[in-house]
Amino acid sequence: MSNSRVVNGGCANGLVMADALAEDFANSGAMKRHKLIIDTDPGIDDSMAILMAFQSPDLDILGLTTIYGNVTTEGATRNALLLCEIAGYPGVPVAEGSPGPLKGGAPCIADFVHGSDGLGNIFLPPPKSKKIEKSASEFLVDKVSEYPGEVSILALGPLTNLALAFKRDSSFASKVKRIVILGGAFFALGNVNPAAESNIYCDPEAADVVFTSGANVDVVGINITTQVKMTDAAFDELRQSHGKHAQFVCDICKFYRDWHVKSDGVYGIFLHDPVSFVALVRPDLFTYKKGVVRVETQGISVGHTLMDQGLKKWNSSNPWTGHSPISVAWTVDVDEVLNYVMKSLMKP
Ligand SMILES: [Ca+2]
Repeated sequence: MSNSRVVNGGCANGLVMADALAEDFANSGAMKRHKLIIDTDPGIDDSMAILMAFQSPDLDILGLTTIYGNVTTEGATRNALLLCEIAGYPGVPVAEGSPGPLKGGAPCIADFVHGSDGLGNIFLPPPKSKKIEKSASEFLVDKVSEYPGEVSILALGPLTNLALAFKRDSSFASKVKRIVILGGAFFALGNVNPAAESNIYCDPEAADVVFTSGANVDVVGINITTQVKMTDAAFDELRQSHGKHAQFVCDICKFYRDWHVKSDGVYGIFLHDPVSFVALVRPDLFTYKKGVVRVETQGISVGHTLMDQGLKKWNSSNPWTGHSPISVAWTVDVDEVLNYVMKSLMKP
C-alpha cells in the first residue's frame, strides 16, 4: 500500500505516522474529509497548490490565512480571496495575517519573482468577497480548538502566523493534527543566499518557534522541491489540456518561469508549493528523517536550517538538546510527484 521506508538515521515512528497518514488519505473515500487550513503568501506556486487543494474531494478547506513573502500580506489576502473565487469557493474564510516578521521591521517581498501583484503581473480586478474579521493566528487557534486532533495546516510562506498561534495558545501544538511546511534547505544551498531558503529567511525567529514547538511537523525543504521541475514542454501539455485552471496557471507562471531562466538557468519552474501539497496528501511519495531542527537567527547564516540527524551522541548539551524532533523530507519520488501535480492541474 504505502512505500515509505526508513533511511539511514531515520526514526521509525515518523515513518509509521507518514504511512498511516497516506493510508488514511487513500482510504478516506466515502468517510469524512480531512480538515485543512492553508497558510499562504500567494504567490504563483502557492496559487497552484491552493487550486490543487480545492480540486481534491478528500479535503475540507476550513480557510486560508495570509502572510507576506511573495507579496505584501495585504496583497496575499487579495490574492487568496481571488483564488477562492476562481476555484468556485468564494465562501471559504480568508483571515489576514501579520504584516511583518515577529521581531518587527519591514517584511521581505519577492516581487521580482512573482510580479508586483504576486500573480505574475496579470493584474486581475479586485475580489468581490472580503476577508473575515479575525486575524490569521486567531483563526488558526479557534479552528484547531474547535476540532482538536483533526485540523492539518499546510504552511507555504514565512511562519509568523503559526508562531503567533503557538504564542496565543500553549495547547496549539498538542491540538493541531499535522503541520506540513515548505521551508528550509537541508544540507543544501538556500535560494536567498547560500545559507537560507526564503520562507525561513523572512522570519527565522518564527520558524525556530514552530520547529521546536513539539507539534507534529513535516518540513519539505528546497533540497526536495528543486528536484521537481515543470518544464516548458509540460506547460505546453497543460495549456492544451482541459484542466479547469490550466489556462490561468499557464498565464500566471510566465513571469515566474522567466525568472527561473534568469536565476537558475532552468527552462521551467521549481514546484515548491505544489510539491509540499503533495507531501500533505501523499506522504508515501517521500521518505523522511526525524531530528531536531534549529534555525540560525543571527550572523551571515541567518535563516539557515540545521538538523541534528541523531548520528552522534554529543558529549554535552547544545541548542538542539531537549527539543522534540520533527520529520524532514529526505527523498522524493520525482516522477510520481510530478505526475500527481500534472494530473491534478489537468483535472477538468
Ligand atoms: Ca509560498
